[in-house]
Amino acid sequence: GRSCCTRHILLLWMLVCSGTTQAIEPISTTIAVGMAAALTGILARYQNIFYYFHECCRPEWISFNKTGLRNDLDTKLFGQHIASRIILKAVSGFMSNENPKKPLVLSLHGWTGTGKNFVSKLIAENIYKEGMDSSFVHVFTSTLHFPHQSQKATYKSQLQQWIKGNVTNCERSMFIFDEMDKMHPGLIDSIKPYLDYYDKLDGVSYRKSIFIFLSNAGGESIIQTVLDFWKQGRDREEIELKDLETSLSLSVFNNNQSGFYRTNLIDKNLVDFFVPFLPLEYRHVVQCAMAEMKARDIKPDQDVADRVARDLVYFPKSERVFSVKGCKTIESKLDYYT
Ligand SMILES: *[C@@H]1O[C@H](CO)[C@@H](O)[C@H](O)[C@H]1NC(C)=O
Ligand SMILES: *[C@@H]1O[C@H](CO)[C@@H](O)[C@H](O)[C@H]1NC(C)=O
Ligand SMILES: CC(=O)N[C@H]1CO[C@H](CO)[C@@H](O)[C@@H]1O
Repeated sequence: GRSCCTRHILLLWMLVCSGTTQAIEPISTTIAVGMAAALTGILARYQNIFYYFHECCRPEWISFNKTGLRNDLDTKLFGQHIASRIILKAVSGFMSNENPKKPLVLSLHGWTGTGKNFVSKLIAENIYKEGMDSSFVHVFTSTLHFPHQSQKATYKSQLQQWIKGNVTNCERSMFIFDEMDKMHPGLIDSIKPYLDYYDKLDGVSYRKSIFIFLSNAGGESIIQTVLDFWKQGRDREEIELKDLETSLSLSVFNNNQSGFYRTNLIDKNLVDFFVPFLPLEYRHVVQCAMAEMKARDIKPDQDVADRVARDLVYFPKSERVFSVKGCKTIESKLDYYT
């Protein structure tokens, strides 16, 4: 029958996607052995085809392309010299380490539309063949997955189970937590053990996973720093991480509206990198528009890009330096102008 067939396929999947040996346990060993024997012949013949069509937790599907990531950061991300540098270094270092001591934990901060989601996507695309569609990439959005304050206890255990289950399936899993500033303070502490320097927890090792937190928290302090540079007539490329890092982690930690509020993740130094995303200026919006036209196979037109950029709102009111929505609305604006 249908369910029997489904079970065969499931077993086949488990055997072929080896490395997930624990997954076999629920099935009686005798059956598994018998079926394995019967399937060996088939497998030997079709293994490669199977890998090819079915995403597995294997190097055929998961391998880091450093050139690809560097290329993408250089040509598709604009105005983020600090973020670009940290991300490349952090991800390359982590992925080339066969035996990391803890999972990679990145916290991306900045105003809306500055590229935090976009960078997460670039990282996923250069590690997983299926990119964001990979079954090993998991996105949690606070307002969607954890909307009710009253259910915090349920969310806590659910989140732990999900992550444990997902990492059991594949140790090279990636977790993206969007809208961290809307997460109930305390919830994120439930996953703290997974981010720490443990060899294994209940037989599961989390050391090869990647956790990425996205939030607007700290955005104001970043903007203030960039604006100060601008007012002094200094090049924004002169801004260094150290100009931002301290005020950033402090303002995130002490903001009682933030999912990071007084979290152990920060005072225990479990976040490896705080990555600031700078507010975008007119010229960056133009670059975004040009890149978007290129991505759509339209001939990039400077004139159109200028019109799109002029149409956006800039702040602060008096100087009008930074785009309020960054590059966020470029896509829909382009539809209008082309
Ligand atoms: C890595 O990325 C580069 C640049 O995008 C691409 O040309 C190359 O084919 C990729 N390598 C692999 C193994 O996918
Ligand atoms: C958050 O902090 C602000 C200023 O420090 C304070 O006025 C407010 O009452 C606090 N809110 C909560 C929920 O603690
Ligand atoms: C096996 C397991 O627990 N998988 C979970 C992985 O995470 C997603 C949420 O992104 C859950 O829906 C799955 O149940």
